[in-house]
Amino acid sequence: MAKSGAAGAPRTYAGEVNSFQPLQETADDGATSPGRSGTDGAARGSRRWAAASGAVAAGAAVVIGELLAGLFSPSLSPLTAVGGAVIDAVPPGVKDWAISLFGTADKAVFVGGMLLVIAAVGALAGILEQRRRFAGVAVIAVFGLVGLSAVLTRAQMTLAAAVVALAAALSGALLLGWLIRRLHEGPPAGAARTGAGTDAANAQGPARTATTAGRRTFLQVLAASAGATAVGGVMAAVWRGAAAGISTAREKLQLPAAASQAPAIPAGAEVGLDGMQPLVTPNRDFYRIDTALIVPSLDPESWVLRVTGMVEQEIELNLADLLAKPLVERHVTIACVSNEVGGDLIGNARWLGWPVRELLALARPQAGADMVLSRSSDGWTAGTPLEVLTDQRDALLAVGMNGEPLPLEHGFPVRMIVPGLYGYVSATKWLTELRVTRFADDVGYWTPRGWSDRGPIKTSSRIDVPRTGRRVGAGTVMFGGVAWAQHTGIGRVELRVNRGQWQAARLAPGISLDTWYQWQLGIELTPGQYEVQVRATDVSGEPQVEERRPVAPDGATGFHTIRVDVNP
Ligand SMILES: Nc1nc2c(c(=O)[nH]1)N[C@H]1C(S)=C(S)[C@@H](COP(=O)(O)O)O[C@H]1N2
Ligand SMILES: [Mo]
Repeated sequence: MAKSGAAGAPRTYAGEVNSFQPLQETADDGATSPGRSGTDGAARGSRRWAAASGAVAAGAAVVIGELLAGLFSPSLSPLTAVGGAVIDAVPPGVKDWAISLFGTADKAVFVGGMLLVIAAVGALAGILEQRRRFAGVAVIAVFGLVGLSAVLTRAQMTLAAAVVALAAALSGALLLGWLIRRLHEGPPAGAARTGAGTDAANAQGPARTATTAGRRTFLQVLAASAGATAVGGVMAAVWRGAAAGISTAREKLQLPAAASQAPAIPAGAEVGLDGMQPLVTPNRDFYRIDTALIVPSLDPESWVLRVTGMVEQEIELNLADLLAKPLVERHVTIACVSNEVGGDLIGNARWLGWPVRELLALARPQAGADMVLSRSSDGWTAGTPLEVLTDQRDALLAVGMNGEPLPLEHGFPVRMIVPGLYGYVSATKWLTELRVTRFADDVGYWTPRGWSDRGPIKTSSRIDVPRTGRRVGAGTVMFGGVAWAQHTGIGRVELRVNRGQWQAARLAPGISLDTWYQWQLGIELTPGQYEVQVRATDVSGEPQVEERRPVAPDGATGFHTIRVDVNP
């Protein structure tokens, strides 16, 4: 759409405001005099629309932030973070007073109040944007920064946190800028003749058509974004409510002590090199991979696991039943098949759970069965070889992760953890069913999508220190990293510089065969640029595959290779 004839004139907009005042029909065609002053009533009416635009844009920003937080993680909600910061800043006396006044509704009242303040600030931003371009957008940007800093100080610093707050503020700002510009636009004479209008509008003349069409677009977009904001807001509220309820249930859940504790971490298992990742990955840093658009909220009270299919005895197990079993606690390193060589889609945690084989023993699989199709509450499935779930390895129906109930993102209340298999064929989160079946009859979610039906983890290794491309001082350069061959164990790790001789690294003791091992090696390097590679060999003497292959269909191979610049 063309800019109005007032382009370049001081941005007072009175004339255009008059011709674009959607509440009341103007008597003239509005096209002829961009500089003509509008009536007070028209200006007021237009200001109302600017305020409405601002309130809708601010609301849209909040709702987008909440929906994105719902997608990534509830802890990224800017609204919750800002609200929490406000509550922390309020003196205790005021808090007590609010609680006594509103009782258990205090939180709803508080959030309602926040939304009112946000709508008011948004309305102000709309009016400012109408007076001066980008003034209101700047208000929304400040808004985004407040949300971002609240999230960053309260949740952990993650890329997702920044993405949520920035995307929310950006969409709000864009919407506001767009709406106010439509509101400003005078009837574009050029567009008028091509603009599509109704017959009735056309009958009133071309300029008239443009005014009406522009006004209609403004109103349509305003109404559509208000509607979408309302619908999105209700969805976000429902998800938040569900997630909040389940988070509370999770916090209240008492995990029993393990009947069989995790083996102690051997001395020296953790190489104390700066820049190495911890041997046991904290829950908040644990990689997350799943197809769930919204983190499923499963009520632990009503959760049941069904064992179905080719079994002599179908079984239903609730959480109380499961927690009453003799649980074991084990460190297991799980990895994603999509982990590139040198990638970080791998993590090591201490899992508490009941061995899957004990449950299958009660169900008694029938002859001919060779697969267990595990299913999550949202319909995702993984096909795991039956033999892996019935041999002596610690394949678990896991309820605990590093001493606490599973985080919602990692499968609360129950998931599978199977040493030695990639997550896509084993690590079903939000677990609800184990169907004993055959590979010939059933497939897991990823198999028809280009991934192998079997997914044993490939022996691999990674250099974490120094980071690739890092400048280091000449002399002894310390290298460090991890190597893994779950359920087989690592035998040795070697490094080579510029494709020379392999040199044995000092391999730290592993926690168990099912976890990664750390290693380190100091290498004398004179100034210059080097290529350094790592190679792991499992305990049976099988080295990791050198040939570079992509992650599909069954996991990447190749040596992790870094570049090191040694300073003179
Ligand atoms: N319900 C469900 N479980 C799932 C997935 C999924 O998409 N849905 N993805 C799997 C994949 S591919 C991996 S690598 C692991 C990752 O587990 P994490 O997110 O706890 O690290 O979960 C597995 N379990
Ligand atoms: Mo994965």
